Amino acid sequence: MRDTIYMDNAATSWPKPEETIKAMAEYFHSIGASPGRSGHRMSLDAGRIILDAREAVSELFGIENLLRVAFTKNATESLNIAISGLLKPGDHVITSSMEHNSVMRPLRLMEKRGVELSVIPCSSSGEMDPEDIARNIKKKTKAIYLTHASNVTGTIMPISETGKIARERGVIFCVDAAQTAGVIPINVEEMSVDILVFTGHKSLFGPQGTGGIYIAKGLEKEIDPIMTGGTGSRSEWEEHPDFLPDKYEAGTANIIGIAGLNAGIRFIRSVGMEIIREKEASLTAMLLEGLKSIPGVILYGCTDAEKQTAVVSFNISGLDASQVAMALDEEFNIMSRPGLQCAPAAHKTIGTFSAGTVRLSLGYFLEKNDVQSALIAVEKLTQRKKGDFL
Ligand code: ALA
Repeated sequence: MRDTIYMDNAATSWPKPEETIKAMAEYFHSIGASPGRSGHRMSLDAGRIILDAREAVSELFGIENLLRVAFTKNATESLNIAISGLLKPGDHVITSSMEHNSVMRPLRLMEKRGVELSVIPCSSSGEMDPEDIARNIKKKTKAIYLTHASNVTGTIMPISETGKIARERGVIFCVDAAQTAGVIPINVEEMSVDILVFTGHKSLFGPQGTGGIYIAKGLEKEIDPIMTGGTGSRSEWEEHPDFLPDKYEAGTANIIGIAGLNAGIRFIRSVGMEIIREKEASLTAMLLEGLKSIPGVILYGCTDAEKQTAVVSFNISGLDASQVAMALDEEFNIMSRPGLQCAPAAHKTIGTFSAGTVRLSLGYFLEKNDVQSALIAVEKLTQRKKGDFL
């Protein structure tokens, strides 16, 4: 059987660097204990891993104080903290029409609880004009929630411009970096980001079950935790700590996961994020150009590798996305993700709701010949008719 061609990196990156796997195995072989709890040597060693990882995250995102980074189990948990922890009935918030359900669903829930929500329509290629955000800010606007890049089209959003507007107007700016952290540069100070949400298992090369949140100075006073409990700190208090990072880190940490995440970020640093981005962008350009030249392929998004991440959504005219994805898997050994990719609003924006698209999402460990194989496979599938699959 031919080697598997994994093109579902926007869901989870794979393979992981050996460094990630080694750090996780090493933790279990030689440490094993939980951090911040017991004070013995093994527990202190575990604590050092967490500290190391906090430092790695802070350096990556230009965060001055590493204690402002709290680890969570994923971007979804972080977004729930940033949304339900912050908003109160009567607040107004703004988001874009390209958001994933990890943003949209908590916001829709808050809407039911009396928060007013404005969804800024993006263009059919998924692009947003920051001036549309500016126009929608009103007196009671509390926050702007914006994805850094769409998980459907890869379109990179104008974060710096939006951050500038938010800062000028005194509105909290929260960025969902699930699709960009580790591959597109992020600096919370330069981009005026007040809350940064990230996941560990995509471009940061960590395992599933890891993620985190950065909260700007003082803002933690306004954001309630969504979970309280033991933190290993202030054990004499029956009330949950009000300081970072403990406020958002109740319960025993996913230390093995954080060990892997730490190694993943350090891998990025050793390779160089620009090198990773360049490779992904050049593979994306090759995929886009190839798909554009195949009759019967409909491409979505801005279709410009410089303006998007390594995420490419397409359809084959006359075929269902799920038929194409299944054939890619079964006949060509290519892993893709069909459907709505948990982002119905984005698909409404690009005109592919409710059928969805086939999404190929590339990663650093793929090569040109993999893209070539995908193009050959797609071209062959364009020769098929719907009935051929039954
Ligand atoms: N949000 C992830 C994806 O787009 C899970 O596949």
